[in-house]
Amino acid sequence: AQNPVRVLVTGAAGQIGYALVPMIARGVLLGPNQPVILHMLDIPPAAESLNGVKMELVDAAFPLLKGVVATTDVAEACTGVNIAIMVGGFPRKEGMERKDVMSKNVSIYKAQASALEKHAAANCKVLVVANPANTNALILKEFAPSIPEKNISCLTRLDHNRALGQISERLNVHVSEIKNVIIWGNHSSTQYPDVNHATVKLPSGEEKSVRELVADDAWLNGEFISTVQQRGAAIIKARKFSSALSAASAACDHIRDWVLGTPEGTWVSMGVYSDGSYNVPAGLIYSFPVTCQNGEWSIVQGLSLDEFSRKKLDLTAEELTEEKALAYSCLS
Ligand code: NAX
Repeated sequence: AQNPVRVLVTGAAGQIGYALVPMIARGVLLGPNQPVILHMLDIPPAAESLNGVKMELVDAAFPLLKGVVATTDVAEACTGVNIAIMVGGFPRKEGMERKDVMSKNVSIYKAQASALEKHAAANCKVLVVANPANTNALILKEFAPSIPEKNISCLTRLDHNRALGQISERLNVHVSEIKNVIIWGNHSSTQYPDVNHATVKLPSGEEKSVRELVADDAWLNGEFISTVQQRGAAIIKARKFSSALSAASAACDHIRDWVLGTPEGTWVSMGVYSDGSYNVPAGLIYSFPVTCQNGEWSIVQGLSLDEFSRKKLDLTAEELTEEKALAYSCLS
């Protein structure tokens, strides 16, 4: 039998955590043959609730789940983990300034970076989900210098999947027949959902471009983009809580594709450390189209960008540059 993989989920007593841990224990993250040991971290006020989640995991009798560590001790939570999914963070509350929220998260991600660096398994892969996701991931990278930058990412797969979902509804084709949408930039309302390279596989087997099939540039350049950008707010309005099952599912998609690889000819969106590709400033965590092979992502190169897209890529990069400056100002 395969050795179990240790998977850390921080903020595990929260809503995304509650949706995510059973997916991991069922093999959605790493496949149906890979045993896992779950490490769950939360803060002391949530300790009792975290223990309740642990009880439910026991009660669910998952065949693949070989152990559960539920703790409020960061070092214990990080010890030996191969994959870290960082969902815990400080939410923005009514009346709080952006700088105050940033400051709280910077200190959380700085501390957790050090704990991962000291205690995680070599080559641990890190996914940051908690907002501001790109900038939290950047802080984590800065304060865990011994973790290779290739191993630190943030979640924009939910936005990617939302874009696929919108195209699927519009064209009345199944979501699995659509591929190669792109989310560029920040996991925020400045993100740019780009369909210019996306295709649909028709029943005949032929691949056609989404732009050609939709045949409505006004919709693609307007309502489609704003719907994807604002989808999180629409879910809150409808559910009174923010996206949780879709966020958990997207986190599994992100890690699964990263570890097991993307299908030939298909790319996905991941927030990764910019190397200056597409003239995105180096040193930001920015969402790019990536393919994955042998546990490593690489940015898809050579895609054409029209003027409309260029502006959108720059706008979201500017926001990330500002967030980075704000995060650094919280450090001093
Ligand atoms: P919840 O408030 O339900 O859960 C967060 C949990 O984190 C709580 O149990 C809290 O006690 C815990 N926590 C707080 N500080 C912690 C710390 N220092 N260490 C460990 N745990 C800590 O939020 P939930 O709805 O689960 O969302 C979690 C995060 O995901 C939020 O930051 C949210 O903004 C972000 N999201 C990111 C998405 C993405 O696509 N990147 C989409 C969904 C979601 O909005």
